This record gives sequence, structure tokens and C-alpha cells, in this order.
Amino acid sequence: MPATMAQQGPLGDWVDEVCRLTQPDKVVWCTGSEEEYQAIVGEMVRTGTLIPLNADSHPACYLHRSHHSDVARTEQSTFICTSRKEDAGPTNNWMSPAEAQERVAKLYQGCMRGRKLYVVPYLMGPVGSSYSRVGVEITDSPYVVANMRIMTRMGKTALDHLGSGADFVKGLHSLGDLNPERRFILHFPEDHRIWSIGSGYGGNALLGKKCHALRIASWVGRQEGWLAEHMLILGLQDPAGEVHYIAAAFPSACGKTNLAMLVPPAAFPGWKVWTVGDDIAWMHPGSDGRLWAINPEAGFFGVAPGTSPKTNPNAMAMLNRGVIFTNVAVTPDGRPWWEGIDEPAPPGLVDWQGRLCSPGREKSAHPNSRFTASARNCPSISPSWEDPKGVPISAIIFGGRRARVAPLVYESFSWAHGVFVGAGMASETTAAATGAVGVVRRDPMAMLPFCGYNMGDYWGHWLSVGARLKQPPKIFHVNWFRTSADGKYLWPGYGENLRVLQWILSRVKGSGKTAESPIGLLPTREALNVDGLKPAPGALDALLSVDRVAWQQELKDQRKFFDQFGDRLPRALAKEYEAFAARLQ
Ligand code: SAT
Ligand code: MN
Repeated sequence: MPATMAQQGPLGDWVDEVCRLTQPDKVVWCTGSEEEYQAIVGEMVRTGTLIPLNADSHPACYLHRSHHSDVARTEQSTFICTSRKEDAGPTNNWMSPAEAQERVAKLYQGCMRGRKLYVVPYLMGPVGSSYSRVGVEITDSPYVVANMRIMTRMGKTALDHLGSGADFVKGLHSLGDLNPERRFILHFPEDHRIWSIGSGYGGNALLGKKCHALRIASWVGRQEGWLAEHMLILGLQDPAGEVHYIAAAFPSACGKTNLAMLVPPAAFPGWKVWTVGDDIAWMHPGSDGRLWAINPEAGFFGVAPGTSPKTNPNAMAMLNRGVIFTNVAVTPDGRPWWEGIDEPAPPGLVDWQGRLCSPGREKSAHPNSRFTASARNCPSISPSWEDPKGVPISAIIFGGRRARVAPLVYESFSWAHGVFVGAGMASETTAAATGAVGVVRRDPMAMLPFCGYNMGDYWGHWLSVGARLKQPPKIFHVNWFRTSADGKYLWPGYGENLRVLQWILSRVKGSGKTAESPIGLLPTREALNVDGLKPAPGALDALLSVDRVAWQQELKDQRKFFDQFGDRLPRALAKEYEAFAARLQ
């Protein structure tokens, strides 16, 4: 549909209304074309918002330095604005729609004077898929437009999907004055609206991502019978050429991108991992009784630090063209640099705030510095990543970052027990959100910051989706982050995680030896392939054992967490809790 037609329907009416409120100098309807992208990027280069990187080593790559107080998601300024507080639940910040109108609407008054207003239609999901959804983000940030162009199918494609309808998520974003005191990320799931003001950072400002594809979509999915999850999707190909798809939930900055792009170790000839997505999965029960997943995104907004030819060669190969880097350091010859890139910091390195680095000083790249890269440039991108029907999921993995307690891997006894395992997840906090780093917090299904409604109802929804599946995926829990008493990682991680995926696949196929424990089924020592690995003495024992005393403490913590939900906690989950407590006795 041409933009001129869209301008006359419900979308045009909304844009007019926003213009009256925000008073922009100019309105730009984005088409999503390459020329438009070049023009927007060119203008940002002229204003200094983007810095071109070395044109030989990194053609069409740019560096953006954000405001130093705007570098991560801000959970304290993120709210769910349902009419009833109970519907947001105890784990979300809640603001009534009336209070939002009173406190936040006024911040938009005239906020775009002297700025351009961009209308950014976007499609979440493959073109032609009945699972895909349209959103429109209005923003005054050209950086957001350029990132949305990489992260979504933007412009005409989205308008074509929308037709003359009004079924789209309305996202209104303004940088405002970037003052954290006047920063709000509000979600109105009842009428599919998002208001974001005061931040230009990824998860706060690229509204298709966490705001739409998780918080609003989780609400819509509950009404319509599907799941919107904070999960990567990968295809695991065995030497016979058979591919099984796995969805895996980890909190932000816990290695989802690395796992999604895993390169098998040399000891595993014939194995291959295909990347379908690295952050979000929309999963629907299919008519065949299996669970089918699409990746709603079209790019990767990944954490740069720690990414190297060793940890993620596929990512490195896609990071040398057409990438927007945010808050990384830059070498004197214009190449991006970050801690863990596996190259010594060269003299003359400039840090993420544009200051000359002195060795041994603070981090040069911000710990939450990011790359925005098109999925098309990923060497391991799956041939099925844009399949309109999605890919069938054989296993679901929940993973936390836990120095202690959680073993390397275990399998749940059933779907309901798997939901309990996901609901009981905990993980150490990372730099992806502002606040303390390394503190263990409960993070059910890695959705704590992203579930758009009461998590008690969310678990109930998971249980009901499972009940509709004739072939439910098996559910597992993993932990790559166990450490020894002296703080060293016990498991090598990265490509070696294939060993765990291999056991998971054997379980999917009905073989794979297990040892039963109170928390679930662990691999036997023989069932986990550690050929060619040289684990530290005692490491495997620690990785594959269950410490009852530590789990009893965990149980208490889980209880406190679940108690907040009162009668919104599904009975089946309470029963799983009781059964677990009994097994631990
Ligand atoms: O900044 S994002 O929210 O997009 C990434 C993340 O924290 O998972
Ligand atoms: Mn994420």
C-alpha cells in the first residue's frame, strides 16, 4: 500500500494527532528503501550522531556514542499501564492509564519542535506469515529509524501487510530531553499502545523489540493462544543431516547470540548449528500438535564485549559490513574495539565516550555496548529463518547465570514440571539493565523484565498451551556459568556447549542415559560426551551433581517469590512446588 493511502486511514489520523501534540518541524513517512537509509545515515554523519568507521575493513559501518546516562534498559522507568493493577502483577511496575495521561502525556507536548518526526511502519515476523504483526513507531530519533531498518522489515512491506486496517501496535517515541528523571517506557497492552520518552537506548527506544515483540505480544499471545518469549531459536543438524529446532531462554547478556550462532568444536564433524533468531521467539501450537516458532526480528542487537573469533566466529564474520555499533571503543585507524575481542588494545584507542584510553583505566567499550547487524549477513542463518509457518520446536531450554546451585544441564519430568523449572529460574544480573551487576534475582523464563502482564497468569497460559500440544517440546535447564571456589568457570562454554545440545537431542530422540534427581533428569557421566575436553579435577562432578542443601535454600527463595502471586499462582504450579519440596526431603 502506498504511504499516501496509509496517510488517509486510521494510521494517518493517529499521525495527525501525534503531530498536533509534539509539533515537529517536518514529518517523514519511511518507506524502508536503501536510498532512504543512506540519506538518514548521511545526515547523522553530518550532525556527528554517527561516526563512519574504516571504509576498507568495515564498509558501511558506523559508531554511535549515546548519552553517558543512556546506555542500557532502565527497568525502574518501565511500566505496564493496565486498568487494574492486579493484571500487571507483582513483578511489574504499574501506572494507571489516568496517571500516565497526567504525568507523561505532558512531556510530549511540543517535544519535537525543531526536530523531524519519522513514521516507521514495521513488520515483526516473516513476510506473508499469518503469525507476523505490524507496528508503527513514531520517533524523533534518526538513530532509532536506522536501527529499526536493520532489526525489522520496515516501511512499505509493513504497510502492505497492514492494508487499510487498524490492527497495528502504536508506538510513540521521543528522545525528550534524555533526562533520566523524565524517562518513561509505558505499555498499554489493553489497547496495544507504547509510549517511550527520554531514552534513545535499544530496548527502551527500538519499540519493535522488547516493548512490542515481548511486552505487548505476550499479552496478545495470551488472548490468542500463543507464546511470545525471550528466546533464541536454533536448528541443530546432526551428521545424518537431520535438523531439530531448539528454543532457549536466557536473561539479557547471558550468551543467547553466541549459542544461536555456535560453531561445533573440531571433535564434532558433521554437526552444524543454524541460526533462526537470537533474542525473541513467537511460538504457536500447530494443527499437527507441535509447537511452531518464528523469529519476529530481522537483525541482531547483540552485546559486543566478549565477542571474538574464538567465542563467536559467525558474529565476527557479520560485523564487518553494514553494522551500527553503539558505545564500543575505536582504534586510531577506525576499527571497532571492545574488551574480549581477542586483539590487544592498540595505542591511541578511544573509549566509548570519545576519550583517549590510558592502559589499565576503566573499560574502553561500555560493558553493554552493542552491534546492530542484519540477519542476512550472518553466515549461519538458517535456510528456514523466514519460513512463514515457522520451525517446529523439539526442545525448550531455560538457562540462568548461576555461579552455584544449578547444574550444567537437567531435563524436566513433564511439561508442567518444565513450566515450574522455568518459573523457578534465577540469574545474576548483567550490564544489559542499569543497576547492580552480579546479584542473583528470580527471573522466570528470562521474562521478568519483559512479561506484559501478571506472571501468575503467564504460567497458567504456558500450562494451557502445553495441554494443547500432542508433541510438546521437552523442557531442559542449563547453566554454563558454574564456578569453582576460586571463581573459575567449570565449563568451557561457547562451542563446547554443543556437547550439552547433543545430549538434549539424544533425549528428544528417546535415547540418552539419565540419572534421576530431585530437580530432574541429569545426564549420566557417560552420556555427556566430554571426549577431548580436559576438565579440571572434580569439575564434572560439580557440574553434574545436585546439592540438596543448596536446593533447599533455593526452595525457600522460590517460595517467597511465588507467594507474591497469591491466588494468581496456578494450582498445577503450586502442586509442582510441593512435589519438589517432597523430593528434596
Ligand atoms: O536492550 S535490549 O533490551 O534490546 C537487549 C536486552 O537487554 O536483552
Ligand atoms: Mn534480550
